[in-house]
Amino acid sequence: MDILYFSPGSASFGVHWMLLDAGHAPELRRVDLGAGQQRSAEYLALNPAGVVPTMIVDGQAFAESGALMLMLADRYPEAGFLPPTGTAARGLAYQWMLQLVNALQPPFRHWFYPHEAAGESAAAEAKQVAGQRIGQMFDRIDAHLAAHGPYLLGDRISAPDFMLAMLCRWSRNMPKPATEWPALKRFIDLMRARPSFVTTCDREGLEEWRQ
Ligand SMILES: N[C@@H](CCC(=O)N[C@@H](CS)C(=O)NCC(=O)O)C(=O)O
Repeated sequence: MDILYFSPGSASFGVHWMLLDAGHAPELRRVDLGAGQQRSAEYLALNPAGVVPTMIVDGQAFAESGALMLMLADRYPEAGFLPPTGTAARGLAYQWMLQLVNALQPPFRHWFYPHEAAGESAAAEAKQVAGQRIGQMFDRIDAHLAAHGPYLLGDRISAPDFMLAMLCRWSRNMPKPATEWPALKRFIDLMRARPSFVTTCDREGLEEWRQ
């Protein structure tokens, strides 16, 4: 059984969710981010970046939520998380995963950790810019989903959809959450309707954003 080091609702959420969706519940080990457990020597030995998630497979530690999601698609092909190797659709799945990880996840990091960009004195400005970048990405993704949805690859779900839904969830307390973009809202409702989403929330003790 895989072991997942997690913190409720954090970047580990999508990995946990995909595992459950594929029918492979991991053993969960909670990392108390507030208490700084991610910076303990024991945890840094598993994940030198000091962040969650970390997934242990056959005794080996793996990190980076987007990479873990792609890895799960490889490990559980029967779940159909990626189109067949070598197809254009698979290329688009990689494109979306990397775009989400490179262009949408970082501004969320700056929204939640605004001092990291340029220190405490510039935290308010950093947060404002991060909010704008997130809104611009939601504009672009909403237009794509409106034209080509309901999922990122059209009518089939794939790994980057789990990443997108996780990131949308992070916006729930922002001035303009993802649910205010119509095509994103339709996508989010489809993703939240999956029984695996409810189970993930139950296992992580999350009440917000269930519908
Ligand atoms: N790119 C990494 C980002 C991981 C990340 O930033 N995780 C946050 C929680 S969402 C974390 O562990 N924060 C604790 C810290 O930075 O001290 C991934 O997707 O795995």
